[in-house]
Amino acid sequence: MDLSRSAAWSALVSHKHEIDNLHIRDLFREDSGRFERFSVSWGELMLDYSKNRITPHTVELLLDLARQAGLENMRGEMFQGEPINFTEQRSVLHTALRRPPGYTVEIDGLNISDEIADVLRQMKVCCEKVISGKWKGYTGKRMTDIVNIGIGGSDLGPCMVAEALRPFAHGKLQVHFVSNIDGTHSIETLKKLDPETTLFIIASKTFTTQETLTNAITARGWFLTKALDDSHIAKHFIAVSTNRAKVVEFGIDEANMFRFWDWVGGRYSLWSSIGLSIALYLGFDQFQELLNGAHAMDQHFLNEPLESNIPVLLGLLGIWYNNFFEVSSHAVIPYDQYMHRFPAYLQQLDMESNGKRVNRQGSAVEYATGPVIWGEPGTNSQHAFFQLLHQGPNFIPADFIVPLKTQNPVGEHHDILLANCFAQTEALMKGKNEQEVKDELEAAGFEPSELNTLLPHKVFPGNRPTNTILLSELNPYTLGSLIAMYEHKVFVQGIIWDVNSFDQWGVELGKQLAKTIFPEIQGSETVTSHDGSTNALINAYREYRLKGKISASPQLSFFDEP
Ligand code: G6Q
Repeated sequence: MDLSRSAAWSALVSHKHEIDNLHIRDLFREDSGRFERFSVSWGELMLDYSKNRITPHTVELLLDLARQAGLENMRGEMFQGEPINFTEQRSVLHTALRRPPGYTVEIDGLNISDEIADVLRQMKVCCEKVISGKWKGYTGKRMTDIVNIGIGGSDLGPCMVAEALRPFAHGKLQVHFVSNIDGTHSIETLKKLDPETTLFIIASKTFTTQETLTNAITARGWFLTKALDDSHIAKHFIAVSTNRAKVVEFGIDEANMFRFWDWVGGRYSLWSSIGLSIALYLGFDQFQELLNGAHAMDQHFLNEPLESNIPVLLGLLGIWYNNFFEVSSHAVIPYDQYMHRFPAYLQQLDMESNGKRVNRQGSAVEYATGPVIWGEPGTNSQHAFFQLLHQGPNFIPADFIVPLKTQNPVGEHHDILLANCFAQTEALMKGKNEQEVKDELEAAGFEPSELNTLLPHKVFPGNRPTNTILLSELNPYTLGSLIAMYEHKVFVQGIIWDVNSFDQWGVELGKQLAKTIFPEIQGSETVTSHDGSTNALINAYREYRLKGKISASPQLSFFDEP
């Protein structure tokens, strides 16, 4: 039966009408235990979800929805390696990557824990060699820079983690990420580097991704312009992939290949050898801490009753707004500058997983799935888009993520940062009603006519929901837990929406069409095979090229003096 016609769903539709006129600030006034009721402390993390448009009955009804969807059963299936990614006939076992050794997870009768341990050992050895300087480049120098070339899941996770954990880096290596096919990304990165001391990681699950291979070829060309001899590639190029044949075809030494498996989805792969750039930058022990933190959250998600299960609660609250208040976006605001790539990472995790239009049976869903995820760090975001959060006609729920400890204690910065964070969630919740604005304007001496003009512009409706996620400190362990928390939130929502959160067919069509258009751009014929708009755009670019403004076969000379 379609989810939106189920008993649990109908109960929530009725309940939404009952609570529509309740204001969160009144709920706080009426219930002195509201924070205790609607918060969960777990290790180094605390979720405060009391500033939501919910009553205890809302949570009961949402939990009914989760139970009706068979969430507990599906959760077990994921952890046990059932092929729940059924459109690709794959298990979904990123959680196995962060389990401590000595357990059994079998796929086709094979215990994968031994293979995982082997690759972790290989990563550890590599980290030790490179960080200690035993790994020498073709001129005998130690490596100073790591360049991860990958895109999507092979870039966003490692890049976000490396940025977030910058204070934990050992400092012997710098790390860079090249993802975009725009040559600017490669060139701007390479021009800062020296081929003698640069180690490239070509990170691609399939090793067929156009962007990554094109960037890798450019990097190889740049390297060989100085190193001259192909045999030097072995000392400067590492591959992370599931596709051994393609790695070898590219010219990377098999000994420099780190494998992973098709049961690790791209956007869930930072825990696998795709995380090698993280391990090299931070040191293997810190990478292990990231895995440990994620594993602890896995255990919480697996064993905690649904009513105090953090990813379950977050998933249900998202569904409450997305489906019953018809709010189609969700903001994520980290109050930590090191987390500036976190919203971008979450965009892929959430939107690629649950942005699906058909359910698991293949029928079109009659409800919204996957909201738009977006955000920027606070306090910058306060001076940009918070106006809409406070006074736009629709409300947008938001997660505020706040480490209590700063890595850079300087003057009063951190106290001011946190004061702003708490003030924003309070303001979004409380708002400022007409009477309060009136009193304020009268006290400031405004004349009645002026006051009446200003009044509607200065009213804040409030009742705008937020979750606050407090971390004691942003470190490898807590970041691991935080990422796993969001992974499981996405899982919870996918199960309730009855979609396959683990495929991504939606990225295919554009890729296919680009393959057709690429030779047309380089061809000599006027293009007429597309719609009028696409033909005109392609031809505009072709003509620009033909006028010689862009060289048909650009020759890059990387090391020429300007
Ligand atoms: C993630 C997606 C996608 C993928 C990239 C890179 O879940 O599958 O973002 O990670 O397209 O793919 P490769 O790692 O195969 O190059």
